[in-house]
Amino acid sequence: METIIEADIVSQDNEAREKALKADYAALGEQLSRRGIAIDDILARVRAFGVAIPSWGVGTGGTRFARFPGVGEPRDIFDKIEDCAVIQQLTRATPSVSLHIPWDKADPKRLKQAAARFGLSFDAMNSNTFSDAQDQKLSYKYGSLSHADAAVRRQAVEHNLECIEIGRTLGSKALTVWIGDGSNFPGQVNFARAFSRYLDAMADIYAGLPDDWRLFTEHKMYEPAFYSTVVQDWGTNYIIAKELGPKAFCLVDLGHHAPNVNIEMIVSRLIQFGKLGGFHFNDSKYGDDDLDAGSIDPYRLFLVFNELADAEISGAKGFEPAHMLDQSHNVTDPIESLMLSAVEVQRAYAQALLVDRDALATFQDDNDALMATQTLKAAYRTDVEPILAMARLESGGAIDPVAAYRRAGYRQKVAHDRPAVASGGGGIV
Ligand code: LRH
Ligand code: MN
Ligand code: MN
Repeated sequence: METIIEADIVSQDNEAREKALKADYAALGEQLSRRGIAIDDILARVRAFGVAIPSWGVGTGGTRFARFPGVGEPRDIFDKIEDCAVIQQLTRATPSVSLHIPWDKADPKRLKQAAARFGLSFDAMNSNTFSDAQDQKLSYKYGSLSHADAAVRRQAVEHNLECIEIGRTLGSKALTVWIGDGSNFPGQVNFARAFSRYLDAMADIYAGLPDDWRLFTEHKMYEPAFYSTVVQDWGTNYIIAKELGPKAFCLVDLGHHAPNVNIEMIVSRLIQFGKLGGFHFNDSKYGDDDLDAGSIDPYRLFLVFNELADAEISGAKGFEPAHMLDQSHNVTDPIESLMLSAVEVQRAYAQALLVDRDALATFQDDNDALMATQTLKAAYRTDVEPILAMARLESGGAIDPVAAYRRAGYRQKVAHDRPAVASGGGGIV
Protein backbone atom coordinates (compact mmCIF):
# COMPACT_ATOMS: atom_id res chain seq x y z
CA MET A 1 0.00 0.00 0.00
CA GLU A 2 1.26 3.44 -0.92
CA THR A 3 1.85 6.24 1.54
CA ILE A 4 2.38 9.88 0.73
CA ILE A 5 4.39 11.22 3.65
CA GLU A 6 7.88 9.70 3.72
CA ALA A 7 8.07 6.91 6.28
CA ASP A 8 11.42 8.25 7.57
CA ILE A 9 9.90 11.55 8.53
CA VAL A 10 7.13 9.88 10.52
CA SER A 11 9.49 7.46 12.25
CA GLN A 12 11.99 10.20 13.12
CA ASP A 13 9.24 12.24 14.70
CA ASN A 14 7.89 9.17 16.51
CA GLU A 15 11.33 8.22 17.83
CA ALA A 16 11.67 11.55 19.55
CA ARG A 17 8.36 11.02 21.34
CA GLU A 18 8.22 7.29 21.94
CA LYS A 19 9.99 7.12 25.30
CA ALA A 20 7.71 9.69 26.90
CA LEU A 21 4.65 8.05 25.39
CA LYS A 22 5.58 4.67 26.81
CA ALA A 23 6.01 6.16 30.28
CA ASP A 24 2.68 8.02 30.04
CA TYR A 25 0.93 4.90 28.76
CA ALA A 26 2.32 2.81 31.63
CA ALA A 27 1.26 5.42 34.20
CA LEU A 28 -2.25 5.62 32.76
CA GLY A 29 -2.41 1.82 32.60
CA GLU A 30 -1.63 1.67 36.30
CA GLN A 31 -4.24 4.27 37.12
CA LEU A 32 -6.89 2.52 35.04
CA SER A 33 -6.11 -0.89 36.50
CA ARG A 34 -6.82 0.55 39.97
CA ARG A 35 -10.24 1.43 38.51
CA GLY A 36 -10.67 -2.13 37.22
CA ILE A 37 -10.03 -1.23 33.58
CA ALA A 38 -7.49 -3.00 31.36
CA ILE A 39 -5.84 -0.30 29.25
CA ASP A 40 -5.03 -2.74 26.44
CA ASP A 41 -8.75 -3.48 25.97
CA ILE A 42 -9.45 0.20 25.50
CA LEU A 43 -6.47 0.45 23.15
CA ALA A 44 -7.81 -2.42 21.02
CA ARG A 45 -11.22 -0.78 20.73
CA VAL A 46 -9.74 2.58 19.85
CA ARG A 47 -7.56 0.97 17.20
CA ALA A 48 -10.65 -0.60 15.63
CA PHE A 49 -12.54 2.70 15.60
CA GLY A 50 -12.74 4.76 12.42
CA VAL A 51 -14.41 7.93 11.22
CA ALA A 52 -14.91 8.83 7.55
CA ILE A 53 -13.48 11.98 6.00
CA PRO A 54 -15.89 14.09 3.94
CA SER A 55 -14.29 14.71 0.54
CA TRP A 56 -15.59 18.28 0.66
CA GLY A 57 -13.84 18.88 4.00
CA VAL A 58 -10.30 18.85 2.59
CA GLY A 59 -10.93 21.99 0.55
CA THR A 60 -10.98 25.40 2.18
CA GLY A 61 -14.57 26.41 2.93
CA GLY A 62 -16.03 29.86 3.02
CA THR A 63 -18.85 31.87 4.47
CA ARG A 64 -21.83 33.42 2.72
CA PHE A 65 -19.70 36.56 2.35
CA ALA A 66 -16.38 35.36 1.01
CA ARG A 67 -14.03 32.52 0.51
CA PHE A 68 -10.33 32.90 1.13
CA PRO A 69 -8.49 30.16 -0.76
CA GLY A 70 -5.77 28.22 1.02
CA VAL A 71 -2.39 27.18 -0.33
CA GLY A 72 -2.20 23.94 -2.31
CA GLU A 73 -5.92 23.27 -2.24
CA PRO A 74 -7.07 20.07 -3.95
CA ARG A 75 -8.04 20.69 -7.58
CA ASP A 76 -10.29 17.69 -7.98
CA ILE A 77 -11.45 14.53 -6.26
CA PHE A 78 -8.15 12.80 -6.98
CA ASP A 79 -6.20 15.46 -5.08
CA LYS A 80 -8.83 15.19 -2.35
CA ILE A 81 -8.27 11.46 -2.07
CA GLU A 82 -4.54 12.11 -1.68
CA ASP A 83 -5.23 14.55 1.14
CA CYS A 84 -7.50 11.97 2.77
CA ALA A 85 -4.68 9.43 2.43
CA VAL A 86 -2.35 11.77 4.33
CA ILE A 87 -4.91 12.12 7.12
CA GLN A 88 -5.25 8.35 7.33
CA GLN A 89 -1.51 7.71 7.14
CA LEU A 90 -0.82 9.93 10.13
CA THR A 91 -3.91 9.29 12.29
CA ARG A 92 -4.89 5.72 11.30
CA ALA A 93 -8.36 6.76 12.41
CA THR A 94 -9.89 7.65 9.03
CA PRO A 95 -9.94 4.59 6.76
CA SER A 96 -12.75 5.82 4.49
CA VAL A 97 -13.95 8.76 2.44
CA SER A 98 -17.50 9.99 2.02
CA LEU A 99 -18.16 11.35 -1.48
CA HIS A 100 -20.54 14.09 -2.56
CA ILE A 101 -22.08 13.86 -6.03
CA PRO A 102 -21.84 15.75 -8.39
CA TRP A 103 -18.93 17.57 -6.67
CA ASP A 104 -16.84 14.38 -6.84
CA LYS A 105 -18.15 12.98 -10.08
CA ALA A 106 -15.44 11.08 -11.99
CA ASP A 107 -14.97 7.72 -13.63
CA PRO A 108 -15.86 5.30 -10.78
CA LYS A 109 -13.16 2.85 -11.82
CA ARG A 110 -10.51 5.54 -11.52
CA LEU A 111 -11.96 6.63 -8.19
CA LYS A 112 -11.82 3.11 -6.86
CA GLN A 113 -8.24 2.67 -8.02
CA ALA A 114 -7.20 6.01 -6.55
CA ALA A 115 -8.59 5.07 -3.12
CA ALA A 116 -7.26 1.50 -3.26
CA ARG A 117 -3.71 2.79 -3.81
CA PHE A 118 -3.85 4.14 -0.27
CA GLY A 119 -6.02 1.41 1.24
CA LEU A 120 -8.98 3.77 1.55
CA SER A 121 -12.59 2.68 1.15
CA PHE A 122 -15.79 4.61 0.52
CA ASP A 123 -18.32 5.36 3.22
CA ALA A 124 -21.80 6.75 2.54
CA MET A 125 -22.46 8.50 -0.76
CA ASN A 126 -24.04 11.95 -0.51
CA SER A 127 -26.47 13.26 -3.08
CA ASN A 128 -26.88 16.94 -3.85
CA THR A 129 -30.24 18.37 -4.79
CA PHE A 130 -29.66 21.53 -2.77
CA SER A 131 -27.85 23.26 -5.62
CA ASP A 132 -28.12 23.17 -9.38
CA ALA A 133 -25.51 21.20 -11.29
CA GLN A 134 -24.08 22.76 -14.44
CA ASP A 135 -25.90 20.74 -17.08
CA GLN A 136 -29.10 20.22 -15.11
CA LYS A 137 -32.45 20.60 -16.92
CA LEU A 138 -34.73 21.77 -14.10
CA SER A 139 -33.81 24.02 -11.18
CA TYR A 140 -33.98 23.20 -7.45
CA LYS A 141 -34.56 26.83 -6.57
CA TYR A 142 -37.99 25.95 -5.10
CA GLY A 143 -37.08 22.53 -3.79
CA SER A 144 -36.19 19.09 -5.01
CA LEU A 145 -37.71 15.91 -3.57
CA SER A 146 -40.70 17.89 -2.23
CA HIS A 147 -41.04 20.23 -5.23
CA ALA A 148 -44.56 21.02 -6.41
CA ASP A 149 -43.62 19.93 -9.95
CA ALA A 150 -43.45 16.16 -10.44
CA ALA A 151 -40.78 16.55 -13.14
CA VAL A 152 -38.39 18.22 -10.68
CA ARG A 153 -39.06 15.52 -8.11
CA ARG A 154 -38.37 12.87 -10.73
CA GLN A 155 -35.08 14.54 -11.66
CA ALA A 156 -34.06 14.58 -7.97
CA VAL A 157 -34.99 10.91 -7.57
CA GLU A 158 -32.98 10.02 -10.68
CA HIS A 159 -29.97 11.86 -9.27
CA ASN A 160 -30.17 9.84 -6.04
CA LEU A 161 -30.48 6.60 -8.00
CA GLU A 162 -27.38 7.60 -9.95
CA CYS A 163 -25.52 8.19 -6.66
CA ILE A 164 -26.44 4.65 -5.60
CA GLU A 165 -25.19 3.34 -8.92
CA ILE A 166 -21.85 5.13 -8.58
CA GLY A 167 -21.59 3.96 -4.98
CA ARG A 168 -22.20 0.36 -5.98
CA THR A 169 -19.15 0.43 -8.23
CA LEU A 170 -17.10 1.97 -5.43
CA GLY A 171 -18.13 -0.50 -2.74
CA SER A 172 -20.10 2.02 -0.70
CA LYS A 173 -23.00 0.63 1.31
CA ALA A 174 -25.08 3.70 2.12
CA LEU A 175 -26.67 6.80 0.67
CA THR A 176 -27.12 9.96 2.72
CA VAL A 177 -29.87 12.30 1.61
CA TRP A 178 -29.98 15.85 2.86
CA ILE A 179 -32.26 18.32 1.12
CA GLY A 180 -32.52 22.07 1.49
CA ASP A 181 -36.26 22.02 0.71
CA GLY A 182 -38.50 24.28 2.74
CA SER A 183 -39.89 27.78 2.65
CA ASN A 184 -38.84 31.31 3.47
CA PHE A 185 -42.29 32.74 4.15
CA PRO A 186 -45.38 31.62 6.04
CA GLY A 187 -47.89 30.32 3.51
CA GLN A 188 -45.26 29.68 0.82
CA VAL A 189 -45.77 25.91 1.01
CA ASN A 190 -48.34 23.59 2.46
CA PHE A 191 -46.45 21.65 5.15
CA ALA A 192 -48.39 18.41 4.80
CA ARG A 193 -48.49 18.33 1.01
CA ALA A 194 -44.76 19.08 0.74
CA PHE A 195 -43.95 16.30 3.22
CA SER A 196 -46.17 13.81 1.39
CA ARG A 197 -44.45 14.60 -1.88
CA TYR A 198 -41.07 14.14 -0.18
CA LEU A 199 -42.09 10.78 1.29
CA ASP A 200 -43.30 9.53 -2.09
CA ALA A 201 -40.07 10.58 -3.77
CA MET A 202 -37.99 8.99 -1.02
CA ALA A 203 -39.95 5.76 -1.44
CA ASP A 204 -38.82 5.71 -5.08
CA ILE A 205 -35.19 6.11 -3.96
CA TYR A 206 -35.63 3.46 -1.29
CA ALA A 207 -36.98 1.07 -3.92
CA GLY A 208 -33.70 1.42 -5.83
CA LEU A 209 -31.54 0.62 -2.79
CA PRO A 210 -29.55 -2.64 -2.96
CA ASP A 211 -30.42 -5.16 -0.24
CA ASP A 212 -27.20 -4.65 1.67
CA TRP A 213 -27.38 -0.84 1.60
CA ARG A 214 -28.74 1.61 4.13
CA LEU A 215 -30.47 4.89 3.46
CA PHE A 216 -29.61 7.76 5.82
CA THR A 217 -31.77 10.85 5.98
CA GLU A 218 -30.25 13.92 7.59
CA HIS A 219 -32.41 16.45 9.39
CA LYS A 220 -31.55 20.13 9.77
CA MET A 221 -33.61 22.78 11.47
CA TYR A 222 -33.07 25.61 9.01
CA GLU A 223 -30.81 26.93 6.25
CA PRO A 224 -31.10 27.47 3.35
CA ALA A 225 -34.86 27.68 4.02
CA PHE A 226 -35.39 30.12 6.87
CA TYR A 227 -39.06 29.81 7.74
CA SER A 228 -39.73 26.08 7.47
CA THR A 229 -37.73 23.05 6.46
CA VAL A 230 -39.21 19.78 5.22
CA VAL A 231 -36.88 17.51 7.23
CA GLN A 232 -36.37 19.83 10.16
CA ASP A 233 -35.82 17.65 13.20
CA TRP A 234 -35.29 14.15 14.53
CA GLY A 235 -39.04 13.60 15.00
CA THR A 236 -39.71 14.13 11.31
CA ASN A 237 -36.60 12.14 10.52
CA TYR A 238 -37.79 9.24 12.64
CA ILE A 239 -41.17 9.27 10.83
CA ILE A 240 -39.31 9.13 7.50
CA ALA A 241 -37.16 6.17 8.54
CA LYS A 242 -40.20 4.39 9.94
CA GLU A 243 -42.33 5.03 6.85
CA LEU A 244 -39.64 3.97 4.39
CA GLY A 245 -38.70 0.65 5.95
CA PRO A 246 -35.97 -1.38 7.64
CA LYS A 247 -33.11 -0.10 5.47
CA ALA A 248 -33.85 3.53 6.37
CA PHE A 249 -32.13 5.27 9.29
CA CYS A 250 -31.66 8.75 10.71
CA LEU A 251 -28.39 10.63 10.40
CA VAL A 252 -27.51 13.12 13.12
CA ASP A 253 -25.35 16.06 12.12
CA LEU A 254 -24.33 17.67 15.41
CA GLY A 255 -24.70 21.17 13.95
CA HIS A 256 -28.28 20.80 12.76
CA HIS A 257 -30.25 21.51 15.93
CA ALA A 258 -31.53 24.48 17.84
CA PRO A 259 -29.04 25.82 20.40
CA ASN A 260 -29.13 23.89 23.68
CA VAL A 261 -31.04 20.94 22.25
CA ASN A 262 -30.14 17.76 24.11
CA ILE A 263 -28.52 15.91 21.21
CA GLU A 264 -27.33 12.96 23.31
CA MET A 265 -30.92 12.30 24.24
CA ILE A 266 -31.95 12.29 20.58
CA VAL A 267 -29.18 9.78 20.02
CA SER A 268 -30.48 7.61 22.83
CA ARG A 269 -34.04 7.67 21.46
CA LEU A 270 -32.91 6.72 17.97
CA ILE A 271 -30.82 3.87 19.34
CA GLN A 272 -33.68 2.63 21.50
CA PHE A 273 -35.98 2.39 18.51
CA GLY A 274 -33.35 0.99 16.12
CA LYS A 275 -33.18 4.00 13.82
CA LEU A 276 -29.79 5.57 14.43
CA GLY A 277 -27.93 5.48 11.12
CA GLY A 278 -24.89 7.57 11.80
CA PHE A 279 -23.31 10.94 12.40
CA HIS A 280 -21.84 13.97 10.83
CA PHE A 281 -19.47 15.13 13.56
CA ASN A 282 -18.59 18.77 13.89
CA ASP A 283 -19.04 21.47 16.51
CA SER A 284 -20.85 24.76 16.70
CA LYS A 285 -21.41 27.81 18.84
CA TYR A 286 -24.46 29.22 17.06
CA GLY A 287 -25.84 27.25 14.13
CA ASP A 288 -24.49 24.90 11.49
CA ASP A 289 -21.02 26.33 12.06
CA ASP A 290 -19.21 23.18 10.87
CA LEU A 291 -16.31 23.77 13.27
CA ASP A 292 -13.81 21.08 14.22
CA ALA A 293 -15.27 18.25 16.31
CA GLY A 294 -14.89 18.90 20.03
CA SER A 295 -13.56 22.43 19.53
CA ILE A 296 -16.44 24.21 21.31
CA ASP A 297 -18.15 21.70 23.56
CA PRO A 298 -16.07 18.56 24.02
CA TYR A 299 -18.27 17.47 26.92
CA ARG A 300 -21.27 17.26 24.61
CA LEU A 301 -19.29 15.08 22.22
CA PHE A 302 -18.41 12.87 25.17
CA LEU A 303 -22.08 12.67 26.23
CA VAL A 304 -23.04 11.58 22.72
CA PHE A 305 -20.36 8.89 22.89
CA ASN A 306 -21.54 7.92 26.34
CA GLU A 307 -24.81 6.87 24.68
CA LEU A 308 -22.95 5.09 21.88
CA ALA A 309 -20.63 3.22 24.24
CA ASP A 310 -23.60 2.24 26.38
CA ALA A 311 -25.34 0.77 23.31
CA GLU A 312 -22.16 -0.97 22.15
CA ILE A 313 -21.45 -2.50 25.54
CA SER A 314 -25.05 -3.59 26.10
CA GLY A 315 -25.17 -5.06 22.57
CA ALA A 316 -28.13 -2.96 21.34
CA LYS A 317 -29.88 -4.68 18.44
CA GLY A 318 -28.92 -3.51 14.94
CA PHE A 319 -26.53 -0.93 16.40
CA GLU A 320 -24.00 -0.05 13.70
CA PRO A 321 -23.70 3.71 13.39
CA ALA A 322 -21.66 5.25 10.57
CA HIS A 323 -19.16 7.79 11.87
CA MET A 324 -18.41 10.65 9.51
CA LEU A 325 -17.02 14.13 9.88
CA ASP A 326 -18.77 17.05 8.19
CA GLN A 327 -16.82 20.25 8.63
CA SER A 328 -15.78 23.35 6.85
CA HIS A 329 -12.41 24.98 7.48
CA ASN A 330 -11.90 28.66 6.81
CA VAL A 331 -8.89 29.68 8.90
CA THR A 332 -6.98 26.43 9.42
CA ASP A 333 -5.28 23.93 7.14
CA PRO A 334 -8.14 21.47 6.45
CA ILE A 335 -5.81 18.47 6.75
CA GLU A 336 -4.69 19.55 10.22
CA SER A 337 -8.24 20.28 11.32
CA LEU A 338 -9.54 16.96 10.03
CA MET A 339 -6.71 15.04 11.71
CA LEU A 340 -7.44 16.69 15.03
CA SER A 341 -11.18 16.24 14.62
CA ALA A 342 -10.75 12.53 14.01
CA VAL A 343 -8.61 12.34 17.14
CA GLU A 344 -11.24 14.27 19.15
CA VAL A 345 -13.95 11.85 18.07
CA GLN A 346 -11.71 8.95 19.07
CA ARG A 347 -10.99 10.66 22.38
CA ALA A 348 -14.69 10.98 23.20
CA TYR A 349 -15.11 7.30 22.35
CA ALA A 350 -12.18 6.23 24.57
CA GLN A 351 -13.40 8.35 27.46
CA ALA A 352 -16.91 6.96 27.13
CA LEU A 353 -15.50 3.44 27.35
CA LEU A 354 -14.10 4.35 30.78
CA VAL A 355 -17.49 5.07 32.34
CA ASP A 356 -18.13 2.75 35.27
CA ARG A 357 -21.53 1.57 34.01
CA ASP A 358 -22.40 -0.66 36.96
CA ALA A 359 -21.73 2.15 39.41
CA LEU A 360 -23.68 4.57 37.21
CA ALA A 361 -26.72 2.26 37.10
CA THR A 362 -26.62 1.88 40.90
CA PHE A 363 -26.42 5.63 41.44
CA GLN A 364 -29.30 6.12 39.02
CA ASP A 365 -31.44 3.56 40.82
CA ASP A 366 -30.59 5.18 44.16
CA ASN A 367 -31.47 8.63 42.82
CA ASP A 368 -27.97 9.76 43.69
CA ALA A 369 -27.77 12.52 41.11
CA LEU A 370 -24.47 13.87 42.38
CA MET A 371 -22.58 10.59 42.25
CA ALA A 372 -24.18 9.62 38.94
CA THR A 373 -22.96 12.76 37.28
CA GLN A 374 -19.54 12.44 38.97
CA THR A 375 -19.27 8.96 37.48
CA LEU A 376 -19.50 10.48 34.01
CA LYS A 377 -17.10 13.27 34.96
CA ALA A 378 -14.53 10.78 36.25
CA ALA A 379 -14.39 9.19 32.82
CA TYR A 380 -14.40 12.53 31.00
CA ARG A 381 -11.62 13.95 33.16
CA THR A 382 -9.30 11.06 32.33
CA ASP A 383 -6.57 12.12 29.94
CA VAL A 384 -6.69 9.31 27.38
CA GLU A 385 -4.12 10.90 25.06
CA PRO A 386 -1.54 8.13 25.73
CA ILE A 387 -4.09 5.55 24.52
CA LEU A 388 -4.83 7.52 21.36
CA ALA A 389 -1.17 8.13 20.63
CA MET A 390 -0.29 4.49 21.28
CA ALA A 391 -3.12 3.40 18.95
CA ARG A 392 -1.63 5.56 16.22
CA LEU A 393 1.90 4.34 16.84
CA GLU A 394 0.93 0.66 16.87
CA SER A 395 -1.13 1.10 13.71
CA GLY A 396 1.76 2.73 11.86
CA GLY A 397 0.68 6.35 12.27
CA ALA A 398 2.22 9.36 13.95
CA ILE A 399 2.32 9.93 17.70
CA ASP A 400 1.79 13.63 16.95
CA PRO A 401 0.06 13.84 13.55
CA VAL A 402 0.22 17.62 13.18
CA ALA A 403 3.93 17.74 14.09
CA ALA A 404 4.75 14.98 11.57
CA TYR A 405 2.61 16.67 8.92
CA ARG A 406 4.33 20.01 9.39
CA ARG A 407 7.73 18.38 9.47
CA ALA A 408 6.95 16.73 6.12
CA GLY A 409 6.04 20.09 4.56
CA TYR A 410 3.20 18.44 2.62
CA ARG A 411 1.18 21.60 2.06
CA GLN A 412 4.15 23.51 0.68
CA LYS A 413 4.99 20.59 -1.59
CA VAL A 414 1.53 20.30 -3.12
CA ALA A 415 1.32 24.06 -3.51
CA HIS A 416 3.69 23.72 -6.49
CA ASP A 417 1.33 21.43 -8.40
CA ARG A 418 -1.93 22.92 -7.26
CA PRO A 419 -2.41 26.56 -8.22
CA ALA A 420 -4.62 28.74 -5.99
CA VAL A 421 -8.33 28.61 -6.88
CA ALA A 422 -10.94 31.26 -6.30
CA SER A 423 -13.81 29.05 -5.24
CA GLY A 424 -14.72 25.43 -4.56
CA GLY A 425 -17.55 23.12 -3.57
CA GLY A 426 -18.74 22.79 -0.01
CA GLY A 427 -18.44 26.42 0.97
CA ILE A 428 -21.22 27.40 3.32
CA VAL A 429 -23.30 24.24 3.67
C1 LRH B 1 -25.95 20.37 5.18
C2 LRH B 1 -24.85 19.36 5.30
C3 LRH B 1 -25.18 18.07 4.57
C4 LRH B 1 -24.51 18.32 3.25
C5 LRH B 1 -23.20 18.93 3.73
C6 LRH B 1 -22.31 19.53 2.69
O1 LRH B 1 -25.73 21.47 6.01
O2 LRH B 1 -24.56 19.13 6.64
O3 LRH B 1 -24.61 16.97 5.19
O4 LRH B 1 -24.36 17.17 2.48
O5 LRH B 1 -23.65 19.85 4.71
MN1 MN C 1 -24.06 17.15 7.36
MN1 MN D 1 -24.59 20.95 7.79
